[in-house]
Amino acid sequence: MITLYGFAASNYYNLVKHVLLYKELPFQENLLYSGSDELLAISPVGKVPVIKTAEGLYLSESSVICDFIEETYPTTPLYPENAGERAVVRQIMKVAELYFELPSRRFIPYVFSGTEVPESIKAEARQVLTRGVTALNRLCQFSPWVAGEQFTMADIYVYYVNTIVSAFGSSQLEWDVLAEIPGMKAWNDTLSQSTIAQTVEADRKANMPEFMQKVTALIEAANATKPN
Ligand SMILES: N[C@@H](CCC(=O)N[C@@H](CS)C(=O)NCC(=O)O)C(=O)O
Repeated sequence: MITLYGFAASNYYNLVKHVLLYKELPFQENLLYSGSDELLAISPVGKVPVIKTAEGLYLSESSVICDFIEETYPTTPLYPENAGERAVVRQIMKVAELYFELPSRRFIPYVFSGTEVPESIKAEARQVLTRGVTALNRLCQFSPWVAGEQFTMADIYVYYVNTIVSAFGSSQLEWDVLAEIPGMKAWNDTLSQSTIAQTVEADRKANMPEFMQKVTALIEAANATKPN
């Protein structure tokens, strides 16, 4: 059986969990927070999610894990059969990660530590997000799914990327980023109503108090070691 390591407040963790639930694969969850020795032992960069495969192999990087799951458990496919169409799905996922997720994440350390985000960071994030908006406008079809008629990995991936864009990117920039892509919000709402997305969201909410306690403890520890 697959073991999924990480915590439910993480959108990367949640997208892998959504894939496992979608494919109705048996898996167990093992709660691990960033910074723990146990996580460092199984994750090369010390980040979640990590999975332990049925063969005992530890894998990290969410998109790599998604591909592994698809290749190992191809029933209920999440990629098109055609190689070109598969590449388009992966292109959407890559663009969403690089130009939507990562610039929005720049704000997280400032938001969690309650410090003002420097204007230079905001300007940089705005520039990268603008590229993401242009690219996703060109790539996303919403007919009815992101890559066309088939529900694919890109639907799951972009949905969880959008949670970070909405929570951090849009709020810090006072810019409704998702509204810049016609069809994105309606598609997002549809997906949020699925039973799986609601299960994942309920688990995320349940984990938030403990996750915030961990974040506070980490910030306090970092402040305590800072020279006066
Ligand atoms: N590229 C990684 C990113 C994973 C990631 O950033 N995870 C966050 C939690 S949402 C994390 O573990 N952060 C801890 C850290 O930055 O040290 C993936 O796709 O899995």
